[in-house]
Amino acid sequence: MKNLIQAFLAVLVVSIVCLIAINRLNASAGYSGTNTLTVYNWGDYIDEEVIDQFEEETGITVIYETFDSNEAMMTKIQQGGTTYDVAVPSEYMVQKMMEEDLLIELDHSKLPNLKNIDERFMDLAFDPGNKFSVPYFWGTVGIVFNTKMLPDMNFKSWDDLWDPELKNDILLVDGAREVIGMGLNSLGYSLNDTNKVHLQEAQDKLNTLTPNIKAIVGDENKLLMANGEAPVALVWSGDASEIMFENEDLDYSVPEEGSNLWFDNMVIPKTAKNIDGAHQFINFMLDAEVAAQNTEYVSYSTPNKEALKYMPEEMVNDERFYPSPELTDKLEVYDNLGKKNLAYYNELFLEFKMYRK
Ligand code: SPD
Repeated sequence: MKNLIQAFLAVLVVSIVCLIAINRLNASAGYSGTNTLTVYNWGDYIDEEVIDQFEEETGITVIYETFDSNEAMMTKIQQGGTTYDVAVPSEYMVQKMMEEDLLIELDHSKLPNLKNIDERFMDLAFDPGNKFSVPYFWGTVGIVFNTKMLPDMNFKSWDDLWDPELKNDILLVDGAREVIGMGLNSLGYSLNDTNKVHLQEAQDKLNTLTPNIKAIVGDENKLLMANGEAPVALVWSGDASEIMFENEDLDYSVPEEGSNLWFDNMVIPKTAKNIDGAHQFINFMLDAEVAAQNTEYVSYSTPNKEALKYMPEEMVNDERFYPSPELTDKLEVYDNLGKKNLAYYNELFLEFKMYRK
């Protein structure tokens, strides 16, 4: 009898070890099953404690990967090597992914927390009826600047960036649409302009900004600005909001000529392996208290109106990061310009980066 129990225990231990090993192997290969969920998000865009809470609540292990541009995310999903269950593209990329049949239609009956999202952020033009996407964060593109280092500047105009006083001072976000868009806006053109003459003019104007550019960077911009190592940067609003809590000399401006209003969204790619888990994750992130905790950590603007009730007033009432509809109505949302035009934007941006060297 003793031998039988020992043999049984040995088989049990070996089986558990094998199960753990298989789970780990699957996880590292990016294969989700019912017990794992692969989430693909922007860098610095979630409170990891929230992921832990989701894992505890559901027993699902999250494999979390990050990207730094919509284009990089799209390429990885199209290549199909890793299968992602949830991804977080911006609006124009949601539209492109829908057109290329890369997304699963969401089952709203599994997303009861969708009721927490402010109507203002639902049913937007890029995804009528939110058939394929659910809002995650939103914001603007603007200029964060150090009021002590640059006491005479207010950056009400994009052209302020061309001030010769700003030699080697400016950090630019590493995004083709943001940088080419800034060139277009500064010339009075639309952020969705596809006229090649206008785009060339924008690139020519950006080339003249070269002496003032310190670096074109990703999330490092926050550290450099927070530490006072650079006095001005072109950023997504949420990055400004985060570092303004760390350095009270910083301010944020959206230039008057116009700028971009953007929306990042949770979607389920067609290649997802754990569709039920993906809905559970999206619904969890839409919970008011979870969204509030995540927003306080990430500092970007939440579209979750119920979450606002759990957040500090100074955050929610800051018009720079929660601008009114009257203000946002004046801003432009990126359109999906189509493969050729998007490739042209990327080409111009690459050439501009090369021009600096
Ligand atoms: N570090 C998180 C960055 C998220 C930025 N998303 C904004 C995209 C606007 N097109």
